[in-house]
Amino acid sequence: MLKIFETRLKQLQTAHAEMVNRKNEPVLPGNGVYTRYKFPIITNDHVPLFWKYDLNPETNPFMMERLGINCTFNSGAILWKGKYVLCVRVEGLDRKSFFAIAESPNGIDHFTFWDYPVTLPQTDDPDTNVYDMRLVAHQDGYVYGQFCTERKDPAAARGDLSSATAQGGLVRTKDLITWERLPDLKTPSPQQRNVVLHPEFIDGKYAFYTRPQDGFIDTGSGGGIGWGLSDSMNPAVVKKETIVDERIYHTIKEVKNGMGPAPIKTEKGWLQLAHGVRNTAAGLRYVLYMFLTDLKDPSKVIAKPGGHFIAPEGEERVGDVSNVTFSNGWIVNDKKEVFIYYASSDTRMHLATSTVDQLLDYVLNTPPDALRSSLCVEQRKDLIRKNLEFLKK
Ligand code: M1P
Repeated sequence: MLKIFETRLKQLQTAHAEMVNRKNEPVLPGNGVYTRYKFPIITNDHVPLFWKYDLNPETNPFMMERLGINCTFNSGAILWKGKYVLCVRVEGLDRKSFFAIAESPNGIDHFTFWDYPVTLPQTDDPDTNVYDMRLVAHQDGYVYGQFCTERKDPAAARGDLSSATAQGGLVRTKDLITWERLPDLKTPSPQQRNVVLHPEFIDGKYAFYTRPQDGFIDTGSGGGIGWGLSDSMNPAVVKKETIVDERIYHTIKEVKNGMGPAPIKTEKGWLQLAHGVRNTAAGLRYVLYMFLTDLKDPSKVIAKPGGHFIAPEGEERVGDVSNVTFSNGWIVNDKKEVFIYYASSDTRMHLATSTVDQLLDYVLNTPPDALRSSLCVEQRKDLIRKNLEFLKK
């Protein structure tokens, strides 16, 4: 065996093992709402070497990367046979994303990928790119995957190689290994992203959170988190979309917003996690926010804390698409601990942990956005006054 091959293989194996076996640690004291973890939980360095390198010294004497991985981000999540399982958006150097399952025994560290990425069956209209899978264990017994399927816009002008169309792709499985492809979700909107299936039937129908939009990037006159019902999943057809959570001027979601993972059911309502986008001189800024919806009517918002829940911090701020936090997966375990999986800057996966009780306290007791500076000052003065009076006692 060539010395260079052998040396490099050992170095790569050591670096990979260190990355996968690295123990994660909470960053304390945190804000009391959730606890961030210090290290990203999945990066491109967690991807198995045998996905990237030809391990045969005869055909790869320099132990050279043959099929590199650019990023590992926006992951769906599910508790599966006692393991914390993520359906990771893996992006090759060629800019195409695909899905791959990674699992951890504790949800915090030691995430390892299954041997093969997901084989996604195609419809008659093949996907150019797929991303952002939500995993939902539905009341009907299937685990559904909802993801964005992107194709070149057939109406694009000649020479325009950027315009695309986005639609809600759907698959279902009973084992996370074999996936049945269903027709893309049909809605009245020209484009869809951030489609999420509600985990329970509503009035005997399948219920979807949608994000109606006119164009690929701009929501146009659309936007807001939508909601609609479908009689079946094969095909899934939403005839009418209503807006659950609208975009609002001068807020964290003035440009667009979209649902994150499927909601968590609590005795006080459905805990919802979403992302909001605003524009800045440095480009778009994506942050996470939360709200609570009614148990019987999950399209009715009953509590709406103001501001962001999680925004990019430190190294999270920088990546392929900087200043982005995005989440399409969280897990609640039998101790009512909540594992919030989020990606930073379209590059890597992170974890923040909380509990159902903490998140309910957060959504129910955080003041709503007062929408004007002078009213926000009054909110703060109220808090200060109460604290100073309390401290005097
Ligand atoms: O680049 C930030 C995010 O942009 C899109 O989200 P949205 O549709 O809400 O604008 C998606 O491409 C998402 O994957 C990406 O993280």
